[in-house]
Amino acid sequence: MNRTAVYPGSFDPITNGHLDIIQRGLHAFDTIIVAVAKNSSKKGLFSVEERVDMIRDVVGDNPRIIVDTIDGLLIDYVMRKGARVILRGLRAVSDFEYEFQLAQMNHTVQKEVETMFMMTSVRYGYLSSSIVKEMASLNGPISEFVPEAVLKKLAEKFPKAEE
Ligand code: COD
Repeated sequence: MNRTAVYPGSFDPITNGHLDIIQRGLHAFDTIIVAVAKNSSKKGLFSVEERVDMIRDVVGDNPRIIVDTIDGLLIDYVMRKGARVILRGLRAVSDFEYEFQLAQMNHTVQKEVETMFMMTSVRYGYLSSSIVKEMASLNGPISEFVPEAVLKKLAEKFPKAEE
């Protein structure tokens, strides 16, 4: 049985925290589909295409990781792909409310699909795409929070002011 999980998100941009969930997720699943939602309610810094390119760059050529986009309902996408698991990461208690809502809603719509959570690694417990963007916009140090390819793209969005 091929165990496939869909790891959906905004990934605006992908961080080392997301990457950690993908890498650890590969211990539990044969294939992980990293799926960027096109209609996420969050206003994006990067276009969906840029996000997908960055993720592809970062995960490299691993046949067990597929990078894709979701256009429409997540649960429909999961069923179309023949997957039965939605993989999500949990950081602080503040994540719980939203994740609980998503998981309940998705399970109500489709009973065959389970949402499974992985706890963040301690060193990424505070890390989010939003914090990274804010730090980058203020020229803060972010090299330990995002992969090199993302660092470059953030530098293009927020060029350092000339001295
Ligand atoms: N450590 C561990 N996990 C982390 C970390 C970290 N440092 N940072 C983020 N994560 C986890 C998040 O908790 C989340 O589980 C996942 O990684 C992705 O995070 P984000 O922020 O990129 O993604 P979200 O939360 O914006 O994704 C929202 C969805 C795209 C899942 C949602 O909008 C959606 O399902 N959209 C499709 C349309 C749909 O079906 N809507 C109805 C939903 S009921």
